[in-house]
Amino acid sequence: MNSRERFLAAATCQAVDRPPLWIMRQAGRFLPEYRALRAGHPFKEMVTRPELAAEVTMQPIRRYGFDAAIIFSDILVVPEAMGQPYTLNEGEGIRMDFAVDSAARVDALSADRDTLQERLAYLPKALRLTRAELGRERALIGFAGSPWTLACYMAEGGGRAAGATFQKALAMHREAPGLFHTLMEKLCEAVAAHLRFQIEAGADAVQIFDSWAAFCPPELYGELSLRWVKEIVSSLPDNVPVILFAKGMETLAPDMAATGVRVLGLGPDCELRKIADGLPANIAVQGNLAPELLDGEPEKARMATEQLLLSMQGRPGHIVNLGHGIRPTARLETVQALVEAVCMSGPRL
Ligand code: 1CP
Repeated sequence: MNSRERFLAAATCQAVDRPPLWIMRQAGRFLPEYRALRAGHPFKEMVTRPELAAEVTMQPIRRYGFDAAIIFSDILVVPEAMGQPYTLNEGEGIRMDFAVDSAARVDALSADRDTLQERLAYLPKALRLTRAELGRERALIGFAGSPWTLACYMAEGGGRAAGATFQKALAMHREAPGLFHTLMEKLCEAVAAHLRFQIEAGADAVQIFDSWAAFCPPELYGELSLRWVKEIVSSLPDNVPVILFAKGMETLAPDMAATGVRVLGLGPDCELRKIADGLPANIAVQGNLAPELLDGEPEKARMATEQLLLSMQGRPGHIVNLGHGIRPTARLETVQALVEAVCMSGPRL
């Protein structure tokens, strides 16, 4: 069983020789080879130049042999293609040129398929270049932000380091529900198109990051986020697994599963087996080691990984990952210990 077969089997709850492994944000700052390349290129150049994006995508695969590669990009490329540019500045993080805070701003956003395809043309190119180097033995994952999480950034006009508290999307929903709805409709179309472009370019699976799920009150989560995810999933080919990662909404896992996704990515603060046992048997889970674990001793990470694997024994459909992105402070040898613990584990059903 090669890595791609193993990944796709786990995503569809079939038998595997061992659980597959990849790490959220594996293509990024914890790798010295990423930092070296980044020293010579602004972040956005790395995202928009296909040969650079493909190179960064391959870096963690070369070093660790993960079962899946995730294309190097960002969730903010979609708002940008819709007409809201962003920059990443040292010290102040993500900043967007303006906030989407009025009817005029929402109206000016484009969700036109051809426009998006043209503005995002670098990404299918990066995927094809990556596939040429990756081969067919490993899985390639495409991704997008969820409409809710993107709306959080767009309404705020920036990220955490720029002072965002991610309350403005919710305020828009409360104070101008019609406007919020129009924004979500446009986002839903744009995200669906973006994921289709990636699938057409050879992505084996796609992940929807609902990273800011927890900024939505749980009683509104279905209405403000999941209904749009469901619409996106129903517009995608059903032979390509969709992973929904929503940190902090684990109590609503059955509702997340009802969107039609095949895999739920769960945050680090829940018991993965307990959540999995409450889900239909054809829904796989992904996660959920604590990212901080990889900043510490290799032996501790090895033990935590073995414990996670043991807890998932007998439950088909587990993709090993962290519960959130790997931190820039992760230790290389501790990541290696995680890889070894997973590789030495045995068959799953
Ligand atoms: O060199 C640098 O300083 C750039 C740091 C960086 C990186 C490596 C950013 C800016 N984006 C990325 C790549 C990235 N972003 C990937 C690559 C593929 C991978 O290896 O996983 C992915 C999947 C993302 C997705 C992303 N971007 C999310 C969702 C994932 C998550 O962690 O929940 C979010 C919230 C973003 C926004 C973003 N992009 C970058 C930063 C610093 C941020 C956070 C902004 C904030 O503070 O709110």
